[in-house]
Amino acid sequence: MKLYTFTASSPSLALQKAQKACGEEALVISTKQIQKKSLLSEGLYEVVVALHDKPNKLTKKIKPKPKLKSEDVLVNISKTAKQISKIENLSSQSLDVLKTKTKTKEPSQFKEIQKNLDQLNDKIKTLQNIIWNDTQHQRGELIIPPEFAQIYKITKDSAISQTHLRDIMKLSVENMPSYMRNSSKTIKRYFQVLLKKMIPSRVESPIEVGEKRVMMFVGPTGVGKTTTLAKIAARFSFLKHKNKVGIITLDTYRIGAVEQLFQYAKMMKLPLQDVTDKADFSKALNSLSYCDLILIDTVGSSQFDKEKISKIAHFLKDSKIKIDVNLVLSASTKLEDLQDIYKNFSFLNIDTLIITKMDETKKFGNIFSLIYDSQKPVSYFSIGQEVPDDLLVANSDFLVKCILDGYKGALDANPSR
Ligand SMILES: Nc1nc2c(ncn2[C@@H]2O[C@H](COP(=O)(O)OP(=O)(O)O)[C@@H](O)[C@H]2O)c(=O)[nH]1
Ligand SMILES: [Mg+2]
Repeated sequence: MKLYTFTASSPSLALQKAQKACGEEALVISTKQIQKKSLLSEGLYEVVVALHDKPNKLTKKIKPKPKLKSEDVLVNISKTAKQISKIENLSSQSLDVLKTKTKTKEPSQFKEIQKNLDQLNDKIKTLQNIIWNDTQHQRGELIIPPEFAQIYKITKDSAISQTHLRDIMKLSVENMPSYMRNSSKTIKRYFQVLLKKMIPSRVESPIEVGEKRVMMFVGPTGVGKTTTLAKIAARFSFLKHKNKVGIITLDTYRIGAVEQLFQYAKMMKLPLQDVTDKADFSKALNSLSYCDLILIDTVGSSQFDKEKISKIAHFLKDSKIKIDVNLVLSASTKLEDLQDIYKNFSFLNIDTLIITKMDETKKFGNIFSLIYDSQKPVSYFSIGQEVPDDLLVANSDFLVKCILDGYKGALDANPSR
């Protein structure tokens, strides 16, 4: 017995080929689909037939076929038909499934498909992110589910404190509803809300009639106290509000310091008083009592120079008016130093934080951690050297966006100044 194989685009064509070549007495051994039909190519079916005759039977295929009795033909056809119908059935079943799928997957179904694809993409992203550098051990005992990998990485890279990162992850792992975990968008949204709720901010309010506001700017040297003071002076005197603004400076020792402020005051036509001792300070406050807002600049001090910081405390002590103490911090300072600065300035009773040089860094987790630990509201973000333009009224949304979307993304989403 010899086996012969024939292929064609349909089972019946393959069989016809086989019968033409081997005669109708050839026994069909198997029929199968060897290539699926696609948009670009026909399907391919294979029929294997067996011949009892000698090997040269096939070569004699041209000779006239022996006439089959009608009963034999019927038997042969039905046998083959059974085999073919098996395959046809199989292929038509899959075709039907395909047809019904495409028929019912009209517009609304496409959305479903799109959604599934999005989820698949998300999962791929997650898998990519799962190949992170640090081990589970370094992440502590907390097991981060794969769907949080991306957000974990972004938050960790932001220089946020390790403890805060763990707390945030733990909270999210425990509380995020399962339906939000399917997409990176909803996971991010959840994080955004969570981080926003963790830090306070103080929205700038207009000065009420009869209200007197006094703001003092303290902090390390070169963080931008004087520049920020000038920006706020411009905001309240002409840019956003129409208040009477006066300036006092306690930074009289440094060469050029008074001159810098004097230039700003002159440009904005604002009164400026320079003060060296406490008696002068009281006099200056009195003489500017007609102003709605008094801004006080101070000498910058290293966080470790307790003596200089105490001098500022001396001015604040026994003050008859409430002075809002604003600690000015640069966003480009690392968390450990920010914590030292806050700790050493905190005996001045810090009311508010101002964050400068947001434009000079790509990491904002350090600032987030400091605000979260201190729970002091942020009032302004300084975003450049330009006076008065480069100042943003603080909102926690902006800082959280800086962490999750980067500085540029946050700025694009918050163009108002
Ligand atoms: N890039 C950038 N530079 C700033 C910002 N704020 C202040 N500066 C610059 O930092 C330097 C020190 O600012 P200054 O106000 O004199 O700091 P101070 O010593 O704290 O009073 C100056 O060159 C400012 O122009 C800011 O938000 N971004
Ligand atoms: Mg200064």
